[in-house]
Amino acid sequence: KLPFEALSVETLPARLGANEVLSARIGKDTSRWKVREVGDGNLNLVFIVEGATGAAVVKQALPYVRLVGDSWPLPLKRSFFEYHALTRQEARAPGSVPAIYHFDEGQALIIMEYLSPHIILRRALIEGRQLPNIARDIGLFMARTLFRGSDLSMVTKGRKADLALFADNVELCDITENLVFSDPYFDAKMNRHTSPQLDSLVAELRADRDLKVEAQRLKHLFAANAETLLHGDLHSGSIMVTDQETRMIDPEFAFYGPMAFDVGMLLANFWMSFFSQRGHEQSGKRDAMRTYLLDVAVETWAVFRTEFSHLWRTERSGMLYQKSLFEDQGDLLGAEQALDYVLHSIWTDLLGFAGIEVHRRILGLAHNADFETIADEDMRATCEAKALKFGRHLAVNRRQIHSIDEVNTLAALIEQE
Ligand code: SR1
Ligand code: MG
Repeated sequence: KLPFEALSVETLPARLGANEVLSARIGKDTSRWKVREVGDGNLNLVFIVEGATGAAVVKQALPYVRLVGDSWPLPLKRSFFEYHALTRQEARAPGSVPAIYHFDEGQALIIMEYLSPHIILRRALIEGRQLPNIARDIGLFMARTLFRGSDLSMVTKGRKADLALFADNVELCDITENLVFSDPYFDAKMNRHTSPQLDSLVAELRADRDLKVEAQRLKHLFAANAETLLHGDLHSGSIMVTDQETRMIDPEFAFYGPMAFDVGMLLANFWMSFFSQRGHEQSGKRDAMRTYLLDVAVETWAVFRTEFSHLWRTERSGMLYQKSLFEDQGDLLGAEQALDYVLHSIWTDLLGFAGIEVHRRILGLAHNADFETIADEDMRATCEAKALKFGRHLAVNRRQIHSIDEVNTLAALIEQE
């Protein structure tokens, strides 16, 4: 086995020219391969390789965090978790992820389908594009993967084997545990925020005892509630879209955690996009876009709930809430009562995760382009301040919020302040 070596645009054809899977897809003649490095995430290299007969994506992990550099080592095995998560997601939600052609564990690389003309969802939302199918597609993806990766569906031996497999994704969990749940609430070394406009609000949030306790309760839930196989980083930068199609990518943070985490992170990204729209109004008003984003949040949650309920009624075959306790005894109401309980817990917790996700994208290390691409700093800070306030309300008051319409009303009120 060759030692790991990072690919480059120049070396890729020679290094992968003998890969039969790749050359069968894109053509054997490497002199005709065109290679571009397009990775714009925080961690990895991503190459698009086009040959005479097709194209593919080659994604390679680096032994460090790309965003920070080699001062922050990060194990290559994240590529192993990404590969195994993708195979499970494809099995549980067919057609929702890119097709996988090849995995090389030693070189930490995955060769996969080149999605074209897809673009990153976050980019589309910044541009003001309204994608008609994202709520349906993402809602279904979440319900199917989260339900089917849990003890509601899997044979317990298989679930425990997967729990053990993904339990080794320690370093990526550690990133989330620190960057999402703790760093935003103290003066952590890698934090940054739009300054000085947000300084006083940041000081206020860091002195907010109720918020900090809630963030730690959510961290506790994240770390201790090994409920299902999560995507683990399901934000709008991990989703590729066309007007018709939606695919989820990048599940390298996959591990067993609470269902509400993926749902909360995803919805937070719609709400952040909502709060950022005012900063993207140079080319015209974004009122329709704001309405669209709130509608997408409502529809995503509705699709998730409906599909999750459908799977509960038709596919519940695991050791949790067994049919022998309910339906088999004619106790259909018992099964529905248990379903309501599970959905209610997901709802309450997702609001908390959403609030915390908003905070970390404005106060922590890893910001998002929704706000970062607002060139006018005062405008950016105004949008961010509103989002921070919204996030605080969700995290602290999540048990008193009963519907997504209430959340959207709150967002609209804060946005108009
Ligand atoms: C150091 S990694 C920072 C962030 O990038 C990834 O996409 C995750 O969201 C992580 O929290
Ligand atoms: Mg990523």
